[in-house]
Amino acid sequence: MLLKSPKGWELPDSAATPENFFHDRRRLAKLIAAGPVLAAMPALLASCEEAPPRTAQLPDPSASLYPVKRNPRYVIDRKLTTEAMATGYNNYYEFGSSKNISAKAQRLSLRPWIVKIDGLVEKPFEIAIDDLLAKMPLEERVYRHRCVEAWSMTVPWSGFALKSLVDLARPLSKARYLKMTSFQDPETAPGQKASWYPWPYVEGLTLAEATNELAFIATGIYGKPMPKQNGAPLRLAVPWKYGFKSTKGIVRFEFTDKRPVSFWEEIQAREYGFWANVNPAVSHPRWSQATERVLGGGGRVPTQIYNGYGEFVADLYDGIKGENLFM
Ligand SMILES: Nc1nc2c(c(=O)[nH]1)N[C@H]1C(S)=C(S)[C@@H](COP(=O)(O)O)O[C@H]1N2
Ligand SMILES: [Mo]
Repeated sequence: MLLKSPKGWELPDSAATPENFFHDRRRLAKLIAAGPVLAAMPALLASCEEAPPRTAQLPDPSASLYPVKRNPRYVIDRKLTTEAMATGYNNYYEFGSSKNISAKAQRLSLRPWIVKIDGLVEKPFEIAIDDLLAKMPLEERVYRHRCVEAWSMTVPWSGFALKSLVDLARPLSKARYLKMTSFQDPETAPGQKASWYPWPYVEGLTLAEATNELAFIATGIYGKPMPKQNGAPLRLAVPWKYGFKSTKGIVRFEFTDKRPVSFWEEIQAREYGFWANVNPAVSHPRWSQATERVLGGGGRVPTQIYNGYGEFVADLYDGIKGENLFM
């Protein structure tokens, strides 16, 4: 299977970063030679090679929840991406900067997984993932997924409307944004040893976006629990935005009145902004967004404004001035 993309598409995200993990490991080698941090090294090196710890291999207790009923409202005129492709070609920098991180991601342990809901809410609380899943109305939605790197897939997500979680959280009227934070555990996720990245991965939406009917928290894919490499146990799916907004491995939902600075925005705001709505007419500073490569041999097709979801979301942006809504 041809997973290697042409040079121009070769991970623009990583091109925005000063180094890569290869360099990181070379630097480690130097550090080891230097001696002073020897104590930290065995675990660090082991994290790159070893089999997942036993806790990471337990069967997923949410397996019996799936498959869930497909919501027919979200129709797609494209073929589904194969499961093998969608679960084998991933962006998840916590586990490395290549697309081939699925084996490394198996180290992640999904239980216990405690989700914190706090900030500007009536009463902050924590909830265990299985209790949260029991409270949320699960359904399946087929969405397009468009990475800022100009590849795309079509995926059947299972999960729940983000609005259901917002309702559960009962935000105060002064809450304007929802900030989502991913797990942080460098022992499990070797990418997080790369200190030039602003870990943990953070993303944000306005509350209007978060309560738009399309905003979805995916907990499964292809009628099964979410694989670790795709962002288990909770990952966002906001299909009208570039894929980097759809953060994985979420542990915290924080309601705030300040616009969150997201992970990629912090690294390179000129290239990865807060809004990041898909628009074929607005190029990335280093490549065109006019077309996209459909993964799995679908060729190149024209990209659509809001990734084809304008009827649901375009009015969210009426009256917003002086902002780059498409970067
Ligand atoms: N925590 C976290 N979430 C993340 C990323 C990441 O590196 N870390 N990558 C993003 C990017 S760039 C994309 S395109 C999608 C990829 O999702 P997929 O691997 O399920 O296709 O996840 C997004 N969510
Ligand atoms: Mo992406």
